[in-house]
Amino acid sequence: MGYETILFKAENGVATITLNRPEKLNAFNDQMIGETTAAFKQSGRDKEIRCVVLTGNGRAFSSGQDLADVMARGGTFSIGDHLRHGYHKLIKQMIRLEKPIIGAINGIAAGAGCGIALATDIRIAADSASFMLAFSKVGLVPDSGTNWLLPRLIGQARAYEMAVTADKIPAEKALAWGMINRVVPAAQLMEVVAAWSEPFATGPTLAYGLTKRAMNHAWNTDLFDALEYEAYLQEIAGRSHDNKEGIAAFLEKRSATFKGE
Ligand code: LHQ
Repeated sequence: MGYETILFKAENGVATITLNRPEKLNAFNDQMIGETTAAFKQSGRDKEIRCVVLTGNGRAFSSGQDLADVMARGGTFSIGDHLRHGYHKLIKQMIRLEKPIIGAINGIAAGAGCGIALATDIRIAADSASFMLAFSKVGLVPDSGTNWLLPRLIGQARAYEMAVTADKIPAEKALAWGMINRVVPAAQLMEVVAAWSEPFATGPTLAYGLTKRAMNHAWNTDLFDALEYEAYLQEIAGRSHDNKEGIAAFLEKRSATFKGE
């Protein structure tokens, strides 16, 4: 599929989606929201792809919604519908993708860009990156899932502070707060991300995907229900090739060759 606002590469089981509007710090217009959603969908359908990396071209990850695009639409524009038909589809696509998504956060992630960064599963940030709930600077409420995701990661006190101050939170602080998994020197970001994505691309993809489903399900339920759901998913994982192969490899004292199924 040909894309114009993103770069898409699939190699050795890893798809890399690069937001590619660097002159606007990778601000999202409708086309980029649609193409990013389509690239995640394509990654979900392709059995060869077992891990997805999301990053940005240039000095930013994403500055969020393209504000010039919003202005150009004038007064009849419905932000609610824009969210429902755009960002919501993208975020749902990411959450439902049963393969690990690594966010390679190369620079600032602001507004909806912060929401999209938080919807990745493993977040590795350059030491030059930062996170900003820019919404209040333009008189808006946080969106793109940030009200749900951020308080769960860093607690409501810090999340609300981020929302009302719109302060830039540097990568090191984001790490200390539990928002991200690692901070690495900017020049080494993609090398470190490759060291994470390569084993994911040869790992037990079915188990990784069901784990994502189990943890997302567990946010919205009680312990007894979570226990039952774990048993249901483990029944599926327990019938997989990779479970049999993993046990055999352990007993034979060799490394496992997973097929991802
Ligand atoms: C941009 C943008 C941008 C357009 C930089 N748009 N051009 C959802 C639904 C509907 C409506 C509204 O919103 C939402 C959700 C949201 O995402 S709301 C939040 C939207 N984002 C923001 O408010 C962030 C706006 N950007 C900034 O505050 C700064 O650009 C940051 C702090 C990200 C970076 O600052 P600097 O490093 O100083 O860069 P810069 O401001 O000089 O930007 C570089 C260029 O990128 C510049 O263009 P120019 O032609 O002057 O070189 C900016 O206009 C353009 N740009 N963000 N979101």
